[in-house]
Amino acid sequence: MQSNTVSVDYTSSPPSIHYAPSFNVAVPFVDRHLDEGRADEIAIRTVDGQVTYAQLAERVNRCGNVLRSVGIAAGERMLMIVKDGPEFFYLFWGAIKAGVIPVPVNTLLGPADYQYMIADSGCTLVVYSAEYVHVVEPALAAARPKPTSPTSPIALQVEGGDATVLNRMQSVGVDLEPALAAPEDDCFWLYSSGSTGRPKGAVHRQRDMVVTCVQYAVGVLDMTAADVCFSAAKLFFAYGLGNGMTFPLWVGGTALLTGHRPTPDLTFDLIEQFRPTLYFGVPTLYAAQLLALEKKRRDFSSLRACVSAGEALPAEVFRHWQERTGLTILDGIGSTELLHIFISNRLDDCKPGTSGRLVPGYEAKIVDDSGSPVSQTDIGRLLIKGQSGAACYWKNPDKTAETMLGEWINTGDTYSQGEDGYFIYCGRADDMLKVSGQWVSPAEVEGILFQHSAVLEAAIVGWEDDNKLVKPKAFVVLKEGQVASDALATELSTFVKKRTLPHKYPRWVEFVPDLPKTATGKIQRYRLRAG
Ligand code: 3UK
Repeated sequence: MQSNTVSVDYTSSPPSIHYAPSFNVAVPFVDRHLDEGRADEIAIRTVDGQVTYAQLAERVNRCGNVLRSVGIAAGERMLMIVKDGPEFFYLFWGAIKAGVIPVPVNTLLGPADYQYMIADSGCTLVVYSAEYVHVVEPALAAARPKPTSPTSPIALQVEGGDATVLNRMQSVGVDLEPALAAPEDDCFWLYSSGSTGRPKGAVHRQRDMVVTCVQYAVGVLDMTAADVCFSAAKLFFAYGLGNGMTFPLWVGGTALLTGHRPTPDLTFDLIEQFRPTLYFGVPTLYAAQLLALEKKRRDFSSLRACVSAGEALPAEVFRHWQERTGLTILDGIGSTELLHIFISNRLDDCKPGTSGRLVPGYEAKIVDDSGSPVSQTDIGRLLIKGQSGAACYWKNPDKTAETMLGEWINTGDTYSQGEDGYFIYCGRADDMLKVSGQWVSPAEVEGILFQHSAVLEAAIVGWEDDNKLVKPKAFVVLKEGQVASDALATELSTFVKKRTLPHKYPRWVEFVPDLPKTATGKIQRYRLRAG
């Protein structure tokens, strides 16, 4: 087995990466460490125990053999509804090494979402953690065979039973010949949501994870094998996938994982107990953690830096965190389409309230509506060019054409660039909101509000809370005969909260006699935002 199929020259800027014409990216991420003498080093830590690099490599092979033994062929998709833990690593890398395409998805979704993703991806296998069985089973039952996909996918529970993935791993071989691919071949997908339509599968290539590790994890964060990474963002997000898995594996470091929801207290307990060197959070969680720190002091002495992404980090949150903990939070912007962060602050070059400067290896262009570059310091749409960009959205030529403009990717964000080169976030170009680092489509929440018997019309816009973090606010027109009251406002918030993911409910409800509209009847959300 050749483990030196990817070589990097870090002395040039940006670092230059050379790939063998035919390779498998699981080899440099996993098997390489055995050749480099890290067999007994710790790859993964959890409250339940640890996994060495030797154990990881063996279990990845076994897992790949399980996928082959159940009849999944190279190039087929495996939908992963799997919580953070070592099994996520076995499945993701086992699939890639066997030539199967893993598609990790948000574990908090409902049956209808999974039913859609099963059909859209045409996956032949669904793997899921035991705790999601009650959501996955109805989705599988509803995903009946169609003329285009005459068979239903196989479903395998990861743990907690007889015919599970973990169980089957005991009775297959420990060797797995890697399926060979070219650097540009499809490797894994991540679903990404937009303001209209269903989530789209962003198709990432073999090389994309390597690029983000070389350019950002090593290039910006200076990561080495001594680093222990703890990501509050889960592995199924592109942000968490890098922070919590590909970055530590690339440098031969350690990933600290938890399958639980990252509350302020849980994150502090884990930081004190396992002493990570890097912590990755989102602005909303940093704000909640600051509140918790007012009650109790915590030990952050193991950390050398903190990272924030997903939504803009307010300068106030940056400063309060620095005062309380002595630590710098490096804000950076990334996206599912580009896989990870492409503009970032650095420890030796940080300007609070900005997204920082370009990560070497990426190029940026700020353009007006006609696609021409704006003059320096003007606001426009941010386009990014880089080697980690998704090839396309799966079977979605229209959305692909809107977003992937030749070598450039349209981020959907508006930005300006100061004379000093720092990029300043100026909001989305569409109506989408980022709340707690996760998407909210106004149209989805408005659709839920319409289902309430008192609501005639509703519009959702982003509104800043006391921490300058954006949360959904609802403007509601009531049906005739309905009376506005605080009780009704609370009822409408709760109504939404019960029907979708918790970050999406409106934190404020304002009753209005009508909504501002265009001549064609489209809600003018920007006028509501202006107040
Ligand atoms: C917004 C930010 C201001 C922005 C992500 C780090 O968030 C990630 O990916 P998504 O596909 O969303 C992308 C969109 O989120 N955004 C992200 N970070 C920032 N806005 N400041 C920021 N620092 O609208 C962007 O287009 O969910 C983040 C790494 C990998 C990622 N996928």
